[in-house]
Amino acid sequence: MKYPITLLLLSLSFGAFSQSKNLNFSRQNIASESYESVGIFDVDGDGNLDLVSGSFWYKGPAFIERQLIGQVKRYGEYYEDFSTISMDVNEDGKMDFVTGGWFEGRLIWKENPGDGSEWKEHLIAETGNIETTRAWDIDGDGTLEIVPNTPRKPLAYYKKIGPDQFEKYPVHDTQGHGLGFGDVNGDGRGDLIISEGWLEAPSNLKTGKWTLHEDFELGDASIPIIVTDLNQDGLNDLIVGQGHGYGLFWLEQKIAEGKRHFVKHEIDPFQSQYHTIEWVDLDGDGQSELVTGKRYRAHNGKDPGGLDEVGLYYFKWNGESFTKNIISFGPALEGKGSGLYFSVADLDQNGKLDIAVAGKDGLVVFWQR
Ligand SMILES: [Ca+2]
Ligand SMILES: [Ca+2]
Ligand SMILES: [Ca+2]
Ligand SMILES: [Ca+2]
Repeated sequence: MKYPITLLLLSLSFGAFSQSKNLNFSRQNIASESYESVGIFDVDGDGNLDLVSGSFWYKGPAFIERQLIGQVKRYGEYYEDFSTISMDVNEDGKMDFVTGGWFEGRLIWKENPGDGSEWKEHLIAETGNIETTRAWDIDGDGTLEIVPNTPRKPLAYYKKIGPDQFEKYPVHDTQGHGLGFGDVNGDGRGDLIISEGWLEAPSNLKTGKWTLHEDFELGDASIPIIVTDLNQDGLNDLIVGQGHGYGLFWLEQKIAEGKRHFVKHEIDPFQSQYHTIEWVDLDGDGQSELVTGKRYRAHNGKDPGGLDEVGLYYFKWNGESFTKNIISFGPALEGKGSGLYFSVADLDQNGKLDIAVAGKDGLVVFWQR
């Protein structure tokens, strides 16, 4: 009796396997630099996407030639470069980027000179320690606002109102580690998610007050925290990584007797330092996948699991749970981590999304074949 059951199990598992098409990536090592952020945009306006990471940009589509942006100050193992958000800040047609960092607590942008000279640095705001920064359309007018995550400091966003002109919008008097954006209560306005709960957007963003709902406690959460309706019940759910400890999970939003609560479901409790996440349609089937990995040496190896093997993964949602797929995994410097800020784009224009990922374990492109 044992033999037929084994055969049945085998055929079942092969059946399940054949339904999910596994993606095929090949790895190209771009640089051994240890900046933790990489952006993708067309620096020199030749129509090819380039990589921008730390002190250098790398010319696409080969990414072999590099040019100096300017020296980035180093603090221990870190560089003061915790995001790469492309934005033509001075509106001269050349794409610039927004960055900043923990040690100086300055939100800055770097001006693309377009002539091979070093990029000039401009201050947006003195914010206090910046864990990393993301951009979302907070006010829904079609343009992105800049939102730094500044743990134990006030939460504010910065709206570009003209060439090199930003207006500050205070949101909340403090925040923890982790930040997300999306419509939690379904009123059509995007809310901000912090470690301590979700901040409900007021109807008037100039005069209204954001209201904190302490419906969950996320710990040292990822940036971003994803807001999306996973189980298609009309209520947006949250996807959360642990930036420094172990864990990756989703919180199912439920409403019972008029009261909102969140139910935790594990995605991958076995790996640590899921510091950043992207929610993108990697396989082109119209539904987003969760792309994330370990931030190698997030706290210089001192975090829980800090010396574990390193990896980059995509998790496919099947309607009720996630399946883990490995893009890279192995001992440090064989497996590739996710850094603080990675980027996904179709770099070679073959219709398939590629992944550029920085980190203390180098700058790498994973080409989707
Ligand atoms: Ca510009
Ligand atoms: Ca906007
Ligand atoms: Ca839901
Ligand atoms: Ca998909």
